[in-house]
Amino acid sequence: MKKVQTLCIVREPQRILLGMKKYGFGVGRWNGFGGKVEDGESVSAAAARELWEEAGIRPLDFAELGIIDFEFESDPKIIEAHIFCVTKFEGEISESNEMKPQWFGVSEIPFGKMWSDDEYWMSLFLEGKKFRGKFIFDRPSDAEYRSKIIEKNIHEVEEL
Ligand code: N91
Repeated sequence: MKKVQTLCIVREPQRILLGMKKYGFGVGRWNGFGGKVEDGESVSAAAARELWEEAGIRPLDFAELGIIDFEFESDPKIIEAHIFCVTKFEGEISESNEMKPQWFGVSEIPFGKMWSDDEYWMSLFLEGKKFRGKFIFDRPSDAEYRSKIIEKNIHEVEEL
């Protein structure tokens, strides 16, 4: 069973915007902004909606750079995450009940408090390269436990 999700990272030349997840899946970790694609909604419309709901901004220019499948051992569900780079936006960045946004310099990305796969694809993302991949984790992350990767595959592609 596949569940399509979006992930938006706002990018300026020297910094990126992440959000601290306040509750639910991935709580206590710095994440991009995103969530489920609703019935009848396009993936890019869902990405824009989630960025608005979670960070209070609307993308004016964004590009889909990656697609990664995330699996968790003993869970048949596969999360197909579509990763977008947002380079222009309108509105004021604001905290929501789900996320607390914060800018990080590109050399100060808090990998120790992020999902453990991020360090394998973030450099491709920062270089504006397209990529596809798959990660299998031992179990989902929560505030106390950072999931361990038991299988990984990430590679640059010409087209998604
Ligand atoms: O949001 C970011 C930057 N990364 C992210 C990595 C993940 N690995 C597994 N899941 C479910 C993730 C969600 C977000």
